Amino acid sequence: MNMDLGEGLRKALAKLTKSTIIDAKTIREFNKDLQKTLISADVEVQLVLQFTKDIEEKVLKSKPPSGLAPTDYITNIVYDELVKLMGSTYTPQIKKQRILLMGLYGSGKTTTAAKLAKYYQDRGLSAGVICCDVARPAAYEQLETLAKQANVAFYGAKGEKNAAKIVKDGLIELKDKQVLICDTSGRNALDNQLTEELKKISKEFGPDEKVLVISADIGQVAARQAREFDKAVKVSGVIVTKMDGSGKGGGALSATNAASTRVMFIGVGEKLTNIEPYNAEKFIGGLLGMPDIASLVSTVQQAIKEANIKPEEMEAEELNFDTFYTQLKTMGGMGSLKSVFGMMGAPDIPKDMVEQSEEKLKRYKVIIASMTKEERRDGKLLHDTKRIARIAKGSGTSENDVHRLVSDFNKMKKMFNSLKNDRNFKKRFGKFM
Ligand SMILES: Nc1nc2c(ncn2[C@@H]2O[C@H](COP(=O)(O)OP(=O)(O)O)[C@@H](O)[C@H]2O)c(=O)[nH]1
Ligand SMILES: [Mg+2]
Repeated sequence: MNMDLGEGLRKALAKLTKSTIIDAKTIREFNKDLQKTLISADVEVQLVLQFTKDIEEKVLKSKPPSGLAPTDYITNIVYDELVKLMGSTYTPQIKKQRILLMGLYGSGKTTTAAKLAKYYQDRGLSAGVICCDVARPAAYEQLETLAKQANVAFYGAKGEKNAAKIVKDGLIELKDKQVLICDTSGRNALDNQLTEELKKISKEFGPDEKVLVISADIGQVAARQAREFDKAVKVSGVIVTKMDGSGKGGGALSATNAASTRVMFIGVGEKLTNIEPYNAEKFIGGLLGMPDIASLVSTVQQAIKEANIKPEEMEAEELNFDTFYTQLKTMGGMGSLKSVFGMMGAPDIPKDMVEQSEEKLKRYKVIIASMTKEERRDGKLLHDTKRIARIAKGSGTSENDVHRLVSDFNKMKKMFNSLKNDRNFKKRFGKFM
């Protein structure tokens, strides 16, 4: 019995999302679920192990940026790794081109030829198909019928066994078509005869793309097939058909991706419109049951980007008497100032600063209130004894009290400056301000 890949992934993710703590054990269990699911979708074991190892490493070695739910962060990691496993999005170019289709029997070449021609024609280009399958008796009629249904041009030569000649004539016959798709013979396995035939067709046709068509049911065998065809005739991409009916689609996609060939289109049904460019976001979002995965990914990427902003790029709030005063005013005491600084990663505030009496604090407030704006902003002005005398008088305190405030403030400022280069401290302080 073959568990559906999407269902398995969704279940594993749902289970993870429900866990209250996410630690090594939770991740390992999650990975076991992923492994079971992927292996039953015929993803090659070695790829599965690498996939889960990467997830475990990323999750355990990094922390979600602040403000981001851990499960969103992990979902994003899983998504990134799935894209790495299955391949990234292909964007077809809507332009004049020739596409040569190759593949074994029953892989879906003929159907795909008509689907592709229709795909480009529906996007404004004129298109035609050429039947170069000289092996199968009914190949001509099959493609002719499909071409008629798709409303695209068709060229073939019934009974002609020289595929290269068919191509030559077809190019003349269909010379006004912007997109030409060439369908070729299949085999049970790639052999020398087919290799030679494909080479001759290719030489005559001059394709922009040499595309291997494989059926999703072959699963991980797709890797071997892609390598064999690539070695024999060079492959520029793969189309995976029958993604609609196979539980091995994940296996076929990952194998193709591992064979270093890109997946261009996927076939998702028998109808002529059932073809789509491979879109990682759509496909993997669908597997994860999260059609809006793109917005989650961009949220996470934004949060990661913000967390990576270099300290020098961040505006640090200067600590001056103004900010000091605001803090005293809003927090009402050194006790809470201590807890705020502790929270910000500076637990070692000098003891004599912490253990300020309420009375002393009130005194500080009135002293600062008696300073001018300039004095509050620029502590250096308070080296001036005349200013100190004026402030003491204005606040009804002694000059000694003012000196003590300035000295406490300087201690705090020194500590603050040494912490300022600590990125985390700065971030938290920034938030707090
Ligand atoms: N469900 C489904 N069937 C497909 C798809 N592509 C092709 N087929 C079917 O697969 C069978 C073989 O296709 P065909 O184009 O003749 O393969 P060829 O031998 O490589 O030319 C046909 O019955 C097609 O209708 C697909 O994406 N989904
Ligand atoms: Mg065929």
